[in-house]
Formats: sequence, C-alpha cells, structure tokens
Amino acid sequence: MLLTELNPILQPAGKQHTSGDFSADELALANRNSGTLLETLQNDITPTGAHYLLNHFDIPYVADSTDWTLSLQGLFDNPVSLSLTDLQALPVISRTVTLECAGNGRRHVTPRWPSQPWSVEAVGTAQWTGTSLRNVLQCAGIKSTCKELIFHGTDRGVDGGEVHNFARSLTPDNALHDHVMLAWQMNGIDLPPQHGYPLRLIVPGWYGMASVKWLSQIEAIDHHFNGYQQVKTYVYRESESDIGTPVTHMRVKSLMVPPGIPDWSSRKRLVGPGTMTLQGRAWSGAGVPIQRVEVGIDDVWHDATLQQGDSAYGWCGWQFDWLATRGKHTVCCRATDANHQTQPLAPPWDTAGFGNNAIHRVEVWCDDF
Ligand SMILES: Nc1nc2c(c(=O)[nH]1)N[C@H]1C(S)=C(S)[C@@H](COP(=O)(O)O)O[C@H]1N2
Ligand SMILES: [Mo]
Repeated sequence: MLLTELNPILQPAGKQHTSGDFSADELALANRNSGTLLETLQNDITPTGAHYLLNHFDIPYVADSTDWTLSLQGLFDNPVSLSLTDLQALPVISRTVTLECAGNGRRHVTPRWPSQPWSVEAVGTAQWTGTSLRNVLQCAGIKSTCKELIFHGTDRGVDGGEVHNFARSLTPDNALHDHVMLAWQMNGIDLPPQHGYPLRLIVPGWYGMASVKWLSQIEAIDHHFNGYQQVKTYVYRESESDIGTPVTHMRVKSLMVPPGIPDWSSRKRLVGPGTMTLQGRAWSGAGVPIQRVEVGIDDVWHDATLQQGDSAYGWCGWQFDWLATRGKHTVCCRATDANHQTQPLAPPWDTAGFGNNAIHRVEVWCDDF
C-alpha cells in the first residue's frame, strides 16, 4: 500500500494551511495529547497527571524495566550497553525543569497548520530524577570524529510518508551540557508510561521535542543527522520551500491562572468586583532568567511581582493585585527575560506554527454574579 494513501490530509503533498473549524483528525490528536489545566499553574510543580503530553506515535508497552537497555553505539571508545540498574548505580540527580512543546500556540497562528491544535496549554514543570548524561558519555568516550549524537526512542510510526522511530540529535557540546540528564523518575515516581517509561532524555531549556522518551539507543555519528523529526519538522520556516532554522531553545513566555470561575464551554471568566490577585508563571529557554512580567488590563500595563524559583530551568511565579470593576475586561500577561527578549503582542509567523510565544490574553466579565 502506498503510504501517501494512509492519510492524504496529513501528508506533505496534501497538507495545506487551513482556518475555521478543526478537522476530525486535529480533534483526535487533541484527545490524545492533553494540555496542562491552566488552574494548575498555581502549583510550582505541575501535578503529575496534569503535565501536558505530546506523543507522536503509540506509547510503547513496557511491562517491566529489567530488560531495558540503553545501548551506546557508533563513535565511542567504549560502546557499552547499560541496564537501568547500571544507570541507577551512577550518582543520582534531581532537577526541576519546565518543558514546553514547540507547537504550543499553533491554533492561534493563522492560517493554521493541521497538526496537534494546541491553544496555550502545552507546558508543564516536573522534578525529574536520573543521572547526568555527561557522566555516561564521558565514561563511554566520544571519539573526536563524532559530529552528532542521535537519541533513539522505541516508538515508531509514519509521518510525511516516512516510517521511522522518534529520534532527535544533539551536537556533543549540547549533549555534554551540565544540565542534560537521563531520567527514570518524574516527581518521585517511576516515569509514567506516557512520559517515557522507563527512561527518557531531559534537555533543560529546549523545547520538548529534544527530550526523547523511551530512550533505548545513543548513536554517535560523524555527520549531520537527517531524520524526519530533526530536519523535516521542528524547523522554523517562512514558507514550505524555506530551508529554515532548527527549533532549539524555548522562547520567553508567560501564562496566567484564569481568574474567577469559567463558563463551561467558552472558558470565558466571570469575576466579582473588588481586589483579586492575578497570578501565573513565566519562563524562557537556555536557563535565561525572567526579569519582568507585566499584566495588561484593557491595554494598560502594570508590573507584576516575581517569585523566582530555585531552578534555573524551572518557571518563576508572578502575582498582581487587580481591582476589578464591573464590565468586560481583557487581561494579559507579558514576560521579558534577562536577554531583553519580550513576548510579542501577536503570534510570530511560522509555517508549522512553531514557537508562538505571543502574550496570553483572557477575557473576563466582572459583575455581581
Ligand atoms: N520517543 C518520543 N519522545 C518524545 C516525543 C515522542 O513522540 N516520542 N515527543 C516529544 C515532544 S514533541 C515533546 S513536546 C515532549 C513531551 O513530553 P511529555 O509528553 O512528557 O510532556 O516529548 C518529546 N519526546
Ligand atoms: Mo512537542
């Protein structure tokens, strides 16, 4: 059977930008790949079951991790295979890391690329426990001819007519970065199956696609990896013919806990008049701290108070006391990082809707409800 017959709409040739209602395929993807519930932005650590999920293919079934091996292959002096027990005998580290999907915000980029139709909620923070990738790579000895390391997951499927396992590469420099880790726990429990049980990579500061789940092989190669998830997607492109720029670190961004109470289906917010505390989270990529968060009430901006967390790679909290008056209001938040990068008011254009870090806008009705 021709792979292009599988799903003409989602194949490159048949795939086109769209607008208006979501298709059944987009809806089915949204049902599989859940977002963080925005009210959980009150938590420093996203409750484990509320962390967003992005799985391209099926979750591999792993009944028991005792047979799992991580094999290091290719340009290593000492190409070893390690069991989970071998890895767990190495020095254990825990890090609080905010992950965001590069496609977060895609549905607000118009025209829309048919894919996982995230609104704003594909972000979460967890405490990951495992061991330093650098330690493992240094023990195996990366040969000087190595240009990239490929991280292979065991999940397999088709995208763009290509059958492949999910795999991503990093340069040795990026892989040897102090904060990159091999993780087997999330928030103090074994990784849940949907988050990569029994082993995943965590690349702090990068968009989520770099943090390969169900990690079974690290391959050291002497050329540039041209796998589907490395070069066909996760590339910023002006148009489909553009060679583009690879998607790497997260862009500066902030979100708000939606104030008051929701209308069930529109999610618009109802609040009573008086002073209330607006709050949310802000983060950036590459360990760059957040310097400022502003709250916009009907287009007038005010500085929020920041609560920095203790992890360079975890989001920080912000708060602002708002005196709500009767009527309809638009409430926004906008973060700026220490590199003076600020969130744009409107979504930046990208052909596949990657890296949309536009400000979060919430409509609020204030009255005596
Ligand atoms: N093996 C594998 N790893 C993967 C993916 C995948 O589909 N397969 N999705 C990536 C993407 S695009 C994101 S955003 C993050 C999501 O991690 P989470 O589901 O644990 O939040 O995992 C990344 N790692
Ligand atoms: Mo993602």
